[in-house]
Amino acid sequence: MSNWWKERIVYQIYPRSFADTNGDGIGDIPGIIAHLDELKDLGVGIIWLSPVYRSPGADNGYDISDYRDIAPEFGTMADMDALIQEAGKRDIKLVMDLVINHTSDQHAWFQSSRDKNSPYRDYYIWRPGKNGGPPNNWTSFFAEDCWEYDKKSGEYYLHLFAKEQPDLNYDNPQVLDEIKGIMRFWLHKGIAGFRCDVINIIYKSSLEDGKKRLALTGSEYYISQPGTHKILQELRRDVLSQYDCFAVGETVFVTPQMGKDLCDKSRGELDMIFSFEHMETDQYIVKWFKRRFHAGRFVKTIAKWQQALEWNANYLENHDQPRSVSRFGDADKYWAHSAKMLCTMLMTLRGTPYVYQGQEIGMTNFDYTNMEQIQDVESHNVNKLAKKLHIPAFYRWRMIKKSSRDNARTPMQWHTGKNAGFTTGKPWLAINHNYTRINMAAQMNDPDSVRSFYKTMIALRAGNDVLKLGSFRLISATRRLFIYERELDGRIYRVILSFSKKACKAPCDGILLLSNYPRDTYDGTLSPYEAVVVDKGDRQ
Ligand code: ISL
Ligand code: CA
Repeated sequence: MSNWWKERIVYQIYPRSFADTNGDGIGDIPGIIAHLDELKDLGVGIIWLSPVYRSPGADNGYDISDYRDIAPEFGTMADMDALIQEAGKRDIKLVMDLVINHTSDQHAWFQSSRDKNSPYRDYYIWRPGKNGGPPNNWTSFFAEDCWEYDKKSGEYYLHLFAKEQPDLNYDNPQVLDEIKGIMRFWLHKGIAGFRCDVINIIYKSSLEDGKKRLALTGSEYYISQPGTHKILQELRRDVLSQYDCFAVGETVFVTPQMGKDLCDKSRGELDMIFSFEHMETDQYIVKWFKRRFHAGRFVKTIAKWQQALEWNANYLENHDQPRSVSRFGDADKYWAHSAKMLCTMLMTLRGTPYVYQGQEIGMTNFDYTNMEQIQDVESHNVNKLAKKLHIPAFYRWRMIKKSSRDNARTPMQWHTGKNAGFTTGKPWLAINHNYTRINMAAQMNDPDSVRSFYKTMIALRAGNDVLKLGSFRLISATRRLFIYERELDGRIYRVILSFSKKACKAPCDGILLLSNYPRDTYDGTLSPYEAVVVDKGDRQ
């Protein structure tokens, strides 16, 4: 089987915010089908679909109540089948989100497990309390306790995310059998793989008290444990290896060594992983404490992962992260240039590039002014916790405005019409007012737009083995410049990226392949946020 997932680029769709076709203000599957031609035109080869399964929506679909059904707000199973088919007609493969660390508390398994005598009791992690409190001192990802007391059972259940997301118990082999069944169900339908949600934390090797930490007390007992590796190997052997598909893992708090182990071919676990270290370079310990963006720290980290792993899942945005142009570029004066520079980086690093919806038109962070405009459960939990700690309202809002996941979740900006063309109804989350300036329609036919640049870069990568398969060599990573080379069979390309608002010098001989400024040759001086790729020819 060929490694087609190394050759194609992935486009992530967050269905709720993509395109609404029935006026309920929520994006849906028919909305995705309606835009497949635009994605094809962009050069997309794989779609990663954030969850569309049946879900009460406590965490926008990352709380699944039925893995074999579609949430009615997104459509029907017939719509889903049509999407797989329509995408297939355009040679676009579909990857589903596999959320198996937890289910929704509304899942039939969990509802039944609340009864101590139920055969499903052991599907989850139930424990009696200790000294009048929860079973241990762990804390959750979403700024809450991670044990919830259930009156009906008289015991607590573990939830590393929201309390509506109880963790599954992987000490019970039946749970893994269920997961295998779910994976086969979707692979049979013709999907091409999975993006595995928080996959490196699914196995908990102990439930004892953890070392006290500012965030995630207890995490030493669940991050990348041997039990998780065993599960992944079993899923590969029994399911994934039977299909022409791939698996990308979302892996939190991974080190390069853990990443290597998870992607080690001889162990056969995952094909690639999303790591987070580069996304953490503009924060202190947790994302709510932002520090100033420092390009040197950022690109050094990217280079470190390029060097450590044979193949990376490269990304600058997803549905959990603020928008890249607002965060790593300049959303004002150099909006288009910096968005194109970031695109150049994404498309010229070694690995599979992931583009998040809206990134290709340079969508920016939201322009909200208060908490009422926010929907995300994580933001609301953090606000509550910070309030308890007597952090003043203006400071809480400052934290949340910068880091809220809703920054990336504002609806797609399709055109200058009502609601940016996202819906004819009331959008579930407010649209950014800048849609009259930043939208798909305006950029589709403008050869100089951010989207046109994405299209050019995607096409360039698709037809170029040096960019797809060449090795990565770091030349320099500073607060102004990121310079690296890609080499295949002696052919060398040098990529020079400026993160500076000033002109910078970086001499290099060779033929200019492209720039995000209009120029025919490269004279060694970069304009603000300029990106150039120089073909240095064959190694002598
Ligand atoms: O969100 C993060 C950083 O901003 C990370 O802590 C991490 O990516 C995240 O909490 C794990 O994310 C995944 O699982 C969650 C879900 O809410 C996210 O949307 C999903 O991407 C629970 O399923
Ligand atoms: Ca809808």
